[in-house]
Amino acid sequence: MAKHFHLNTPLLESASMSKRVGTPVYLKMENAQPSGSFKIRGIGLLCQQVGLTSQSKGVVCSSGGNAGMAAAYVARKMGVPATIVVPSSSSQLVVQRLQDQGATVKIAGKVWDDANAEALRLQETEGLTYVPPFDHPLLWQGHASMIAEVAASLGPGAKPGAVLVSVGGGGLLCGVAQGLKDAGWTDVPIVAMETAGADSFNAAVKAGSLVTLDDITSEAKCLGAKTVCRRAFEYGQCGELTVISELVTDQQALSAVETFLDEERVLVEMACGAALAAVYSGLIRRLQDEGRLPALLGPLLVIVCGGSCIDMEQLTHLKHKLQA
Ligand code: PLV
Repeated sequence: MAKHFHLNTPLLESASMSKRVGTPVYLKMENAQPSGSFKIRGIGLLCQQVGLTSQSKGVVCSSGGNAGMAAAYVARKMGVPATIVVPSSSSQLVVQRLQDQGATVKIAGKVWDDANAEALRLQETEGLTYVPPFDHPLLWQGHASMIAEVAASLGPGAKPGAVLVSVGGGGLLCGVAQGLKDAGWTDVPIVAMETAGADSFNAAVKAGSLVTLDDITSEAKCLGAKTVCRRAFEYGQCGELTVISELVTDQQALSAVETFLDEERVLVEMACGAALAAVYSGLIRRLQDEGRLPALLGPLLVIVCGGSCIDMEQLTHLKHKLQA
């Protein structure tokens, strides 16, 4: 069996983003993973560690799309059936792509939280192995490998000035935080980005306690967990690491997707656009002006989390929807 399922992804320096921020910007190209996003790191590790065998009845994963893509890919490689439960807000495109990965797709409820309830039910009734999309220490450990790769790519002595990530349920944030701790980079601030309307982390940070949103109103459906995981909230609270929580609008996230496509020639989904928008909208500069990031900022590390829920048709559809 493969040692692991994810790839060591390229770390690219972006000339156009560097010009915008005024410091070198490095892109960790997680869009290049076999499943289209970083999710395969954690989910690959988790599936290996829970002792799945070809005798297993299969896995069940609740997802906005990309955790499901990773689970379907890993299960196929392990020779195990995969059932992916997505909410009705997930596009037909992602359902098709999951099926192309060999998964059985079930649509349950309106948002991820509903789909998750159904996945947990299937774990009970069908004896399937439940694969969580963001809330598990093994996922964070798996995601942390991306920071170890960055450390190896940058070489001894070099480290980022800040790390830019998107936050959905908070698994990526926890993985990056774990990776920073492992690398001894606890003084590197994390800028945690969400869209307004999928802002469960920002709401929790503001409230000082976990908050469950009434609904997900953002089009960045893969950021749409109504409650962020407790560990992510804790990273946002305690002084263990500096986590700066910021929001962009859907329009800014989508516009970032378009600029990234034009300038870097890579198509990512809005969940990823939320992080990219921190560069394109001038937010990083503003945080520097406000003294929340150093004026003399070291290299900015951007986690290009990727995502499969996008193609030209979907991009056009989102543009029309958000213009209306
Ligand atoms: N998406 C999860 C949760 O959705 C999923 O099921 O796929 N970037 C992309 C492209 C993503 O797909 C996700 C999560 C994130 C960022 C955020 O990662 P998280 O959930 O670990 O914070 C509801």
